[in-house]
Amino acid sequence: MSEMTPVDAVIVGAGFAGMYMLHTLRGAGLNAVVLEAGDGVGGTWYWNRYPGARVDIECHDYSYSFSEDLQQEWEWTERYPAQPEILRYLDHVADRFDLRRDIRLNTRVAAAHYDETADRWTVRTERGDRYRATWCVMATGCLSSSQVPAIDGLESFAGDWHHTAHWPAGGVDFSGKRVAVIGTGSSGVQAIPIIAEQADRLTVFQRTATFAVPALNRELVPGELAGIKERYPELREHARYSGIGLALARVGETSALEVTAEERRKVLTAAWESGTLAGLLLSFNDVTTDLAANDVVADFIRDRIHETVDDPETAELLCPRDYPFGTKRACLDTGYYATYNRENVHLVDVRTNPIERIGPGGVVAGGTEHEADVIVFATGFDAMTGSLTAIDVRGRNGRTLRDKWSAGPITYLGLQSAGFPNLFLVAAPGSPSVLTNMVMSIEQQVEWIARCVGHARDRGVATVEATERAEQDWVRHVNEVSATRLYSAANSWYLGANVPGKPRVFMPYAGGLGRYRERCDAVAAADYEGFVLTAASHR
Ligand code: NA7
Repeated sequence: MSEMTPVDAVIVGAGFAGMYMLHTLRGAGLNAVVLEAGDGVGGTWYWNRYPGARVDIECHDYSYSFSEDLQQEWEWTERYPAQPEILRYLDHVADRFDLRRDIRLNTRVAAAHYDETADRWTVRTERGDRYRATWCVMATGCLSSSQVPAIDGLESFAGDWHHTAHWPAGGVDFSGKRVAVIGTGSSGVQAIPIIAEQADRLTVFQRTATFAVPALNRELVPGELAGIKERYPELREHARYSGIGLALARVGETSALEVTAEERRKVLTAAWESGTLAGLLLSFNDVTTDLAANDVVADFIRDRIHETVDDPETAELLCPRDYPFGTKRACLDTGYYATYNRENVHLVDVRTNPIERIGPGGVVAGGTEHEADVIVFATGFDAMTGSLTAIDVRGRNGRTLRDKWSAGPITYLGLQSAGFPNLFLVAAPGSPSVLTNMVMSIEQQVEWIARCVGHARDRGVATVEATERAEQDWVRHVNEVSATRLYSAANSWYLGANVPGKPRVFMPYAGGLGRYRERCDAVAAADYEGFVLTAASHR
């Protein structure tokens, strides 16, 4: 058996969360190591290299705020940077803060077991290396466990196939090829226009139509963000206490149902032309809570789809009609709807023409074979829980996290699960994470965890563990808050609906980042209410 490497903390994952966790734990005087499956840092932004991959939150928000020097010195080149630029930024962060010496690449974690007799975690990698740590932080990402649907015959396919989240580093040349894309979420919506330009023929298989808002992405002229950078202290502070963690977004003051048709149109047109996801979501104060108000926005988008797409039947197929706007992750559109006006692009609705199988020559749906040389699965992820349950995590009495979460994830504040002392989670179920600007949410949680661990060290505390009572109350609260929104009206990955057999539980906390931050701070101020802190000398 290999030797154990003793450390204060093991952090799993070197994306936005894991890298900042390393930086903050070091700052608190801990010796920490990051274990990362990829052969580079970046997490989500390391893996998702499909054509068109880019962030859909503006760069001045989708960036770390913890270092004034970093946010002043880094120059973004586009309003919505593409994957390579975000990866360059994260590489820069790794160098700038000297993180690499404590990051082990090509190191996938297989298991994390808690040893109750010693109050230590043993973290084992797939290679068999073992680390022994007081603290373990899972910074494993919300969208890391990709899903390729179990379609009969995939192994017989004569061409190449790729999942958007495992894209070949050298790219894929679609020229002269017949391509099938399955899936029309954010990844599909971003990749489809680019593949359509290169491919000979593109067939898109759509199960659920998507709401997409124009990105209006563009290059930034040097110095364009100077005004924002000057106001960063004030803007970031606003973002930290806002609902979705954005500096400039403001919730509309009126109901969509209280204004005249003319006023509605004015507000919605301005939101549409803002080229942001938040614009329409926040255009009126009841878009996320009132079905009739939501429908006003949804109708506005459907009208734009019909204006853009020439063929009325295709346009109608592309119109989401069966769930409210914003209850599945909306997308930013760079030529997505317009792509369906191309001669070489064909849309197949798999609700009326279900995919039956994949044969050597292509995808068979509704009795028709759609010939393909390449299949692209833009079919998403076992979101939020998949990367955690993929690891053999065992807490007290050898109980696995998988078992504990078999009917749905249970956490206190999304930060811990009872029975797993000193194991912290970042952007997990029960946290605002995917409903907010991820970077800002990650910073909030990472800073809270580092403070908690620092506090434990200063006070001679050996273990920090959520109580069952606290997590039950929190899960109830998370459910109550989501019930006040329209989320349950959609089959989304927010509630696990995209993974066959996954329990349907609305996972993220919908109460907003600001409220969540205040709650976490209040818990810490009340001597970590809801957690049991056990002194080191308890034995
Ligand atoms: P998403 O948003 O989960 O999209 C996956 C898409 O694939 C979605 O349209 C799914 O339809 C479709 N899908 C999944 N399985 C199938 C099968 N079996 N047959 C046909 N279609 C299928 O993942 P993305 O990678 O696009 O985006 C993930 C997040 O990244 C996104 O939300 C942003 O936060 C950034 P469905 O809607 O489930 O009916």
